[in-house]
Amino acid sequence: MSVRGKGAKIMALQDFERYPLTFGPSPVHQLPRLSAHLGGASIWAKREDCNSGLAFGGNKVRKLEYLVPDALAQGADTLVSIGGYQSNHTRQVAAVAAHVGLKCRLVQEHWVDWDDPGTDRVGNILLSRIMGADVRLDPAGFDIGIRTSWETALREVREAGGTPYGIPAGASEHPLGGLGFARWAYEVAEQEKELGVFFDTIVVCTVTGSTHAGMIAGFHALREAGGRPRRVLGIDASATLDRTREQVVRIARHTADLIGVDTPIADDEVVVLPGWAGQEYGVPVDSTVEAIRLTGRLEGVILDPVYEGKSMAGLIDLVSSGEISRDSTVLYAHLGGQLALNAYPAIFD
Ligand code: 1AC
Repeated sequence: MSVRGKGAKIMALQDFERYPLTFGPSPVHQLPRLSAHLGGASIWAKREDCNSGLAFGGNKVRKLEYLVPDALAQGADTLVSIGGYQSNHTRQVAAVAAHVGLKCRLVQEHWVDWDDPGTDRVGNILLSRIMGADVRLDPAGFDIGIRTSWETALREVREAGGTPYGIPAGASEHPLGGLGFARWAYEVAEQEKELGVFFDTIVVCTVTGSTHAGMIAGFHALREAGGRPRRVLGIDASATLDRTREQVVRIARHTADLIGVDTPIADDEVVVLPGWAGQEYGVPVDSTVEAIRLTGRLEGVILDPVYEGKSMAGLIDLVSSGEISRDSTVLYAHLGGQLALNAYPAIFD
């Protein structure tokens, strides 16, 4: 893709160094029984939950493909990141650190008021410990922005003689955090050619924003290059809608600028839909649990109570209400949150 650059330099996505951490393009497949159950649309899934051999993969591995070269170029010896106790992101940072031979320091905040036993011991956090990360619990609550606990961790690594490389929550506030999913958009376009299909609607869960924002930037670039228009529907799972939307807009515009698109991202390209997050991040509501059960029962596909259960609940309602039309071809982005299920056994008792 040919694009205008920053300043005098012509930049395109392929000009950014990428450290491959995935198996290759993530699988895309139909969800025929779910589609039939809803009476259309034609629903497909793109599976970031099986995109890599690193600790079960997930959406953050794609983002880290662009951060690792930067970390190595800076001579970092420790990746420092942050999330909730059951953060998928921190588990993927721990896996990538182990894979490339770096240390890993993780701040795990008490983002979710959920009292199933083991929430600070099972699932994602267990794997991070197994992979050798220095995991520190912190009582602070949910917040998608830059955290003082994380800044403290960076300082402590420095004071101990290390060279930290900071990765904010979800890699979202990192300057390169949107590139992985800009590339995802290009990958979708290639897979569409192979499959002879066009996804007019993409459905994706959004919280810290860079997965969704990267897609918006990537699809915008494709459209500039002559591609067909499509909708990217972000389903809010943060329950702090305005902050998430602001973050998505900002990261989408920044990423678009990085990959050198010519035209601005319009306000209406950023769609963050409320309605399925419930009152609090990380706490499932009835529609979340129903979506997890339905997708499991009809497709054998496992979703989680924090992200995919909520975005699938959105997809189901939007198709059922006709807001996504029955003749649409929908691509559901499965971001790979299932390991958190281990911390929520009570919802399926
Ligand atoms: C919130 C970034 C987020 C995680 O897994 O920690 N998705």
